[in-house]
Amino acid sequence: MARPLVAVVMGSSSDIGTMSAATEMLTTFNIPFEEKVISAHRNPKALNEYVNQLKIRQVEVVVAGAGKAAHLPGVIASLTALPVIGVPMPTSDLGGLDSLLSIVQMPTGVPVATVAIGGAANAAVLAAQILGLKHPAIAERLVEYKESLAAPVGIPEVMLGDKFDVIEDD
Ligand code: RP5
Repeated sequence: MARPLVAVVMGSSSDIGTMSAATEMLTTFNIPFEEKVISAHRNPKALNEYVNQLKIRQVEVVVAGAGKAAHLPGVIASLTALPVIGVPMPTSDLGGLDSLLSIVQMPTGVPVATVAIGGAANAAVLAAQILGLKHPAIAERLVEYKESLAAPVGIPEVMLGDKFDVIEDD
């Protein structure tokens, strides 16, 4: 099996449904990944050991999803210089705003690139964009993917001014 380039980590097995959008997107880009459920709160020692091995195992990007008091992405970012992309889980009590604020409000020097609440697919696209700087095959797939987004549907009226070229269908 190919060496995983991305570690998709989540705080609970209850996050798997939301995070599947990330693993599906990585599969679409043919990017090898591994999935791990490990809680920053329930198993901090194991998390420390796991993160310490990532660089040695040549994993290049971490996508970390967590909910509520969502410290997992930030703790991972504190333990590694690899880029960490945080995915705030939607939550039943506070709608995921709790997760978002927990992930995004990192101190200077320990950034977590944070996507939207439930934005696991975008986390995978961003991971691919980071990997594409080094891996030309991934960069090529990204260009194709971005081109596939260019269909002129749903463009807000405010964008239909002089500044924007709109490609019309024949
Ligand atoms: C976080 O708490 C997890 O990331 C999850 O989103 C949330 C709830 O976890 P469970 O109580 O469902 O295990 O640690």
